[in-house]
Amino acid sequence: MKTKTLRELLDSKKLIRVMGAHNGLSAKLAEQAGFDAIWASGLEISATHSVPDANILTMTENLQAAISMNQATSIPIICDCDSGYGNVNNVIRMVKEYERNGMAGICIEDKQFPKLNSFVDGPQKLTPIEEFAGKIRAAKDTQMDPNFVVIARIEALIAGQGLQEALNRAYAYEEAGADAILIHSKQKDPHEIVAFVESYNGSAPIVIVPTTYPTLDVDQITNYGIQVVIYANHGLRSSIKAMKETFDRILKEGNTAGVELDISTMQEVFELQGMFEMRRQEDKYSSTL
Ligand code: SPV
Ligand code: MG
Repeated sequence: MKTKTLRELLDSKKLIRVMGAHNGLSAKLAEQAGFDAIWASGLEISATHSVPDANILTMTENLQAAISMNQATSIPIICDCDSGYGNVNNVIRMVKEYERNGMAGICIEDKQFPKLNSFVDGPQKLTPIEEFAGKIRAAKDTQMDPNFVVIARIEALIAGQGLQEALNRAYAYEEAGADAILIHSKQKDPHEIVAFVESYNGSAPIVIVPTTYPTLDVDQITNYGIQVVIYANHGLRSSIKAMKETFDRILKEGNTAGVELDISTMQEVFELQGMFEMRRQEDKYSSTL
């Protein structure tokens, strides 16, 4: 069970390295690279539908993408569930659906619905602490498998509310039963995150998403006692750049001979999509009459 794998990773106290993905293929590539788990990223899934990361897609659309990731991999999928798609009633149904479909865990953030991506300029409206703690309690009471992981994401620093507000929220969410606390920051260096981890006296594992402070490396992260690092969008961003370059070159060069040298081979595509495995199965089970 992937829930058990994720729970054991958390209990091991070792650093868990998580890669963002948006579909089965990107999740499989992350697994093959050696990541411990997949982040079914709301930003990535939205972007691949070419819509903003602002609760434009429904829960069902996000879940469908996560199901593709789950089916393509053998490592746990941690699902970015924004602010839970509404109030506690929505959170309850959401947990049932995500758990029933084999997800290892979910993460919900303490922003109002509809949420807005944390790095976009604009109002970042927080949910009152008690209301969000209720969502965490509802999620924990709803899950059937004790190993299913519920991560509470704090957006207080993103909303400019400061360290004390972030700490108050961390203690409230831990008390409500959160299995881990994701503390998010959009600063260009990790000072806010460092201040948080140095002040936090709770015992929930800490999760970070170092998108805007990319120089923080795994040794530093480990030394700060942070247990989970999510590289949330690097697969998406690398694929956009690669596709743009290839498309531009084909128009400019007038044929595809040049780009052939720089793109994946058809054999690699076949391998990734399980074509050779399918043919082996076909040979094994087809009639020889
Ligand atoms: C995501 O990957 O969708 C996240 C991380 O939630 S962030 O884009 O930093 O909000
Ligand atoms: Mg998100």
